Amino acid sequence: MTTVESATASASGAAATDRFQADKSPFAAVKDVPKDRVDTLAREVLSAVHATIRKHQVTYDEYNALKAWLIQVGADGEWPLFLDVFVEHAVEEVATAHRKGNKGTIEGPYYVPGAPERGAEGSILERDEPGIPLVWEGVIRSTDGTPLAGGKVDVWQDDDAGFYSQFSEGQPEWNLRGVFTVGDDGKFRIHTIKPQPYQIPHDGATGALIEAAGWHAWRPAHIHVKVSAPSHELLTAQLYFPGDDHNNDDIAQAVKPELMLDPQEQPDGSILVQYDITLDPA
Ligand code: MBD
Ligand code: FE
Repeated sequence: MTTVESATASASGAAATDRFQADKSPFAAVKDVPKDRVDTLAREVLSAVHATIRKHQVTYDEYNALKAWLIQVGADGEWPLFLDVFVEHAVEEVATAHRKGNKGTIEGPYYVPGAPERGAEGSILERDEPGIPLVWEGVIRSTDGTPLAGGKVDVWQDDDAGFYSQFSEGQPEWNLRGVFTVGDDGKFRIHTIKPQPYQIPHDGATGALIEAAGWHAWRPAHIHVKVSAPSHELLTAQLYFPGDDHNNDDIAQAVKPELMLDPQEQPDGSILVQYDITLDPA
């Protein structure tokens, strides 16, 4: 951990909120969800809250602590962080249960569309980057085994100090982000560094909850990826490393055995991972 960087909850929270409002909220408004769905879902969530209050004899002090905390989540811009850490995994499970191809997992709050194109092989390092060099090679295929020409692998990850570019100070804008486009053989080769275990920002409201509940804020090291190809379903996934301290207690509950890499240490100390991607026809 040699880089000097920082990521306060309010700075990364504000950036994540801006990102969501630019990319996703224009395409999803509560008024566009069918009335009977809103009625059912809102009613059941509220009933679950009422049941918890009765079961545990919740006091006015506790109710006011909740109110103050909810206000603070918004003030810190942490709704994207909180929801992606504690809720998204269940949505992802429901959305992808039908798939025969690759398992996916949550996107999280730090994807930025429009990363630089890096060919079928290239590096996502935009500076002299501390860390263990890592090469990920793989093939994008359809469920019938055909390589998917024109497929894209859009990757993002944290640096050796555990920070994401554009959500912390001090990294080049597109550091550790990039889009790889494959040819007829479906092959890509990504040059990067091994990511670090990631502690979600914990000086804001999400951190206050984690602290108050006696939880921890860690996610295991991971490489995020979105893989797409013509006429196929978009896959959003993360890849993990065996032996990480937090593979079994990820705060975001986003680890799946199918997403575990098999890193091969090379004579020069670098790491090679081979991991192919299979996409479902749309
Ligand atoms: C991350 O890097 C992440 O992957 C998730 C899911 C939540 C917060 C930060
Ligand atoms: Fe992440």
